[in-house]
Amino acid sequence: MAIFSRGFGGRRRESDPNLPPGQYLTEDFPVLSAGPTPRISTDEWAFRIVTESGSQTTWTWDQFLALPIEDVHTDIHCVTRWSKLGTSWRGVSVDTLLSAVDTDAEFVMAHSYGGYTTNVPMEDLLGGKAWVAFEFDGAPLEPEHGGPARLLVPHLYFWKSAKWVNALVMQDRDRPGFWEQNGYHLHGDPWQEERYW
Ligand SMILES: Nc1nc2c(c(=O)[nH]1)N[C@H]1C(S)=C(S)[C@@H](COP(=O)(O)O)O[C@H]1N2
Ligand SMILES: [Mo]
Repeated sequence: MAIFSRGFGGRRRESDPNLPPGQYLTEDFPVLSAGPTPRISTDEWAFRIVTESGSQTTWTWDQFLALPIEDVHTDIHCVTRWSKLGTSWRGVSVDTLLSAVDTDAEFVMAHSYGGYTTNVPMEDLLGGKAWVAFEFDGAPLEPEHGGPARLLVPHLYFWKSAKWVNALVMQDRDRPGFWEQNGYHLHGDPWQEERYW
């Protein structure tokens, strides 16, 4: 009886329509980092956008928090097959950040404290699809999960959501970032199972 109902629950959860193919649900929040966790105080934190012409726009923490802030409720999907549904974040949309700069670039490289990079097409960052998030579940984002702030691009696999993000650099073409150079897909749509290439 116990085994039967557990099995039933498992099947039901695996067929949740919000779960992309090949993913399973998790209730906890795994930490996945390729290196040590950088500890960045909000005093020293700065975020930069560099356009294809080389012009730079920089926000300090206080300037960043003075921008319009959005509540985001979304599902997240890691390429290692865990998904977490209905997560809550607060952040500044990338639309807001990019409205401050003049660019025609089609590709972006996100850079992080610690050296992590990940490439994202501009069209996946605009139109209310991406944020620089600084709160998770009503509390400041933990350093392990990318605090003070991380990129949040929830419609792509979670490796695109660069923790400790500190720059978006416009690119003339789609150059691979850290995991993309190591075999992960250039784009990473979980609904298309764009895992590796
Ligand atoms: N700077 C940085 N960002 C990163 C990573 C990383 O190693 N370094 N790992 C990525 C991967 S593979 C995943 S699945 C998520 C994990 O985020 P979490 O540790 O908050 O669950 O962060 C992504 N962003
Ligand atoms: Mo991941």
